[in-house]
Amino acid sequence: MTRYQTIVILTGAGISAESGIRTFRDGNGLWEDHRVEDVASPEGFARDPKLVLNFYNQRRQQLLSDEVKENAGHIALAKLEREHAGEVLLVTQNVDDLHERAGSKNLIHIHGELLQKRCSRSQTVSEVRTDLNVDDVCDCCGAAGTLRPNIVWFGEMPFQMERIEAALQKCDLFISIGTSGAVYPAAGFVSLANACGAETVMLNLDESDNAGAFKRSEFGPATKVVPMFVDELLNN
Ligand code: BV8
Repeated sequence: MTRYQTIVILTGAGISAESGIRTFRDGNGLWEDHRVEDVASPEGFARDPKLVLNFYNQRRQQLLSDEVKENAGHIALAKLEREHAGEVLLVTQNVDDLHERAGSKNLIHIHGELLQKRCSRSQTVSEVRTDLNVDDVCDCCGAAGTLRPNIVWFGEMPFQMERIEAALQKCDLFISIGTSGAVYPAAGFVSLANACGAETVMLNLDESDNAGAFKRSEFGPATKVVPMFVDELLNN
């Protein structure tokens, strides 16, 4: 039993890096060979849907390949949710399903999911595990050209913000893992947690943009630092 009752965790691309999934802003990151506005914005999708669908098709193919699986960081967070006597909410900015594969249940994908598509006309969300193509016909309205990845692009509203903000207001521990703290509103969660009196901890490979806002930081790869921190929480 730890001294904390309600724990909110935010993860970013860094927790999936050791599973072989590219991050965005590190060396060889995705934003090195793609312009954000071309592949992660509604304007870019309207301008060249084929380019955007291909960007996500490539990432989906890699995620579903044999080379990618959950790592010790994902597994440790699922263990914390199972063994912690209080509440654990995991908010991920990642669009992969590695937290689910590791067993996390109380989970929010604030920026959407790579394995989901959405009909722009009916907003119906369904699973997709193959390539999405521009002329695919959508099941709900039988039309072509309405389908898009169920991903939150820049300028679009992140998912389940009310639920996240309510959890941040009542949490007594906020942990940020493997994120550069470059993208809002997720990068602002630590300020809300601090304002509500929570302990705030950053576990990351190196300093994030909002590192100064955290009361405690532990540096190192997620597969080492996350299991260590979870054991510390469960044994204190
Ligand atoms: C919104 C799509 C409003 C999914 C993504 C000016 C000031 C403030 C804000 C803004 C501004 N101008 C515009 C904005 C808003 C904008 C924003 O924040 N822009 C930034 C760039 C300034 N935000 C938005 O547009 C958001 N929406 O604000 O809507 C609104 C309000 C009302 C109504 C309508 C709208 C939407 C943001 C979501 C955008 N979508 N991606 C996809 O393709 O995957 S964001 C993209 O970056 C990712 O999704 C990811 O979530 C996000 C953050 O990246 P990270 O996960 O942190 O990854 P990164 O590579 O950056 O860092 C990796 C970290 O891991 C590093 O720190 C590294 O050290 C560490 N690491 C590496 N290896 C390891 C490791 N750590 C541990 N172990 C390792 N092995």
